[in-house]
Amino acid sequence: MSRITIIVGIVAVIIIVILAVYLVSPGLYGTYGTPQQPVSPTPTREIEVKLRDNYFEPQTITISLNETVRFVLKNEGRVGHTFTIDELGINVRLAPGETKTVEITFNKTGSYTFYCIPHKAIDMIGNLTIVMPAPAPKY
Ligand SMILES: [Cu+2]
Repeated sequence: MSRITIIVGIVAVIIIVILAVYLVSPGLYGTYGTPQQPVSPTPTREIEVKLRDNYFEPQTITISLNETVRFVLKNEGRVGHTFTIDELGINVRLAPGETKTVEITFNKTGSYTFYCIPHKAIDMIGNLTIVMPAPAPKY
């Protein structure tokens, strides 16, 4: 076999492989691909908050600016409690054993008090702080 025959053979094999890949997976080239879901700018973070008799756990929560948070509220007490933040218009009532979620995007820095309406007077209170995200570490 001459050198040219070998080169032509190799090129032919490469073309066949490329064609085969193209035919087997047209989605790779976008021919039949379904539209991609838009990527959400900040992923949702889940924060579990337990409502006990009569305190929150945790009592302090720190959130980064522009973060979207899904609070998973679990009443682990034997009486009803609420998760209430006046400034944000949030007021979730939970019967004993009940779990509810509330999702909030925080686009202002600052601090909020969350509390339980029937037990605020006996200090069933917590604090939510929204801070500027830490800058990326420099190496
Ligand atoms: Cu309470």
